[in-house]
Amino acid sequence: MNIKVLREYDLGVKPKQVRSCDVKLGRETGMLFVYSESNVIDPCDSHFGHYDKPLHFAMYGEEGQQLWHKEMEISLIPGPWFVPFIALDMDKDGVDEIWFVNNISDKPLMIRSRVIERLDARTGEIIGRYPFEAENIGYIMLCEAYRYMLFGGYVDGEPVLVAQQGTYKEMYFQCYNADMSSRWTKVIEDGDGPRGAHSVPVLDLNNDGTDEFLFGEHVISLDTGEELFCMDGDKWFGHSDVVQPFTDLKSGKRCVYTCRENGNYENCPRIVMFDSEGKRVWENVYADHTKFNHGHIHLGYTFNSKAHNRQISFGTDTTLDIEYYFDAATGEKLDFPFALKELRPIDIDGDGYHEFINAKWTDNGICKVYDSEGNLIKYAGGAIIRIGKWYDFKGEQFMTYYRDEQKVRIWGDVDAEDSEALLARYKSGFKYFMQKMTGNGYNWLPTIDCAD
Ligand SMILES: [Ca+2]
Ligand SMILES: [Ca+2]
Ligand SMILES: [Ca+2]
Repeated sequence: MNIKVLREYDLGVKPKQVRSCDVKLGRETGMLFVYSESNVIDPCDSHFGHYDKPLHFAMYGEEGQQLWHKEMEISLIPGPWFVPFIALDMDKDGVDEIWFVNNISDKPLMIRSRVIERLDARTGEIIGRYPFEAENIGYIMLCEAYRYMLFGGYVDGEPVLVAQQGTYKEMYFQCYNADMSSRWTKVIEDGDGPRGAHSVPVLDLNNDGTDEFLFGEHVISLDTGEELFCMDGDKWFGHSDVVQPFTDLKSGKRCVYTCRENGNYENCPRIVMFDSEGKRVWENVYADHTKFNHGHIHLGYTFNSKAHNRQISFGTDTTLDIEYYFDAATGEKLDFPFALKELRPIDIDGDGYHEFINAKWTDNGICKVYDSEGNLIKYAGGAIIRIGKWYDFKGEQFMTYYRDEQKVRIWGDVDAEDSEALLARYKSGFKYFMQKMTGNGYNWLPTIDCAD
């Protein structure tokens, strides 16, 4: 492996947060960066903090050149939950539009001044502004009132957009057609099945030509807003930290790997593997239902292990500092030779097996790459933005930012080859499509798509 900088972008300020997504600019693929010199602000009462620097939006072309830049008003709070964004070509002219939640008043917390903003991705110009229907959560706790997502997908080839509020209690959804007429609305009341996760995968889970989205363990049709099924809805009403669709390489079948935070009933499993119809394949790690938050699995993912020559599902309870490893297909408990709790999987040389990378989003200067055996192979520094597969580069690449240098870099292995196994993971298009939605929640994490 020979890991080098493949692209570099100059942001012009010293960022403490950078998010990014892929943008179709006609024949070219652009990179949108949304960044600020302020720390990430979270809407949770216990995490909300002071900020004094605005968000910036900037688009860059394929060679790393800046195409446009916008500095937002200071009343737009710089954090992923306040300002979700996606790239989606709703008018089907071959160029994505940038969609994001803006605040058009000078009052940072005014709910009624939130709008869905639509930008021309080539110029940054505002080409549409639509109400963000958030009045319905204006009088509940801060944590829920400002927890927003924007995501989209396709119904028989036609694009639709969903605006969403709330994660841990009531959850509201408004779906729009390409002309921004209402397609459907939906409310999932508090106590009615599982709560949301921190990420939202969109894919055609049942291969019927229409995308579904996974909101926590609810599987919902983008066409109608109806729930196709809920994976454990009859008895588990908690919040999942991880809901990750992936394909079982042996059977070719899709599965969904879940890691749960809270929600207690006797013998409630914290790690559950479901098939694509919502039936349990296996389960493990049982909570003590008499203790709050007991057995909270904070992080997990399924990856392809070279050492074990099979897919492994990993989960970690960071409070108790326990790591769990299972055969993804059978649930058989395994040992793994090194700790993965700080790492995320990446197939950097393209051989179909995963290497690993440090991925604590907001820490600067920590990014290191490890081979599939856990040996350090590259110190990249910086802080991770996302993992993807870009341009004609082989294998998978990663994107980091460097606060003091004011730079973003894409790194990759210049000796990589794309194996059949790697290409198969990208064949469905899911992994590419999800790179347009990395401006939502914690969708930047490869945990939602690493093993597809
Ligand atoms: Ca368009
Ligand atoms: Ca479907
Ligand atoms: Ca590899």
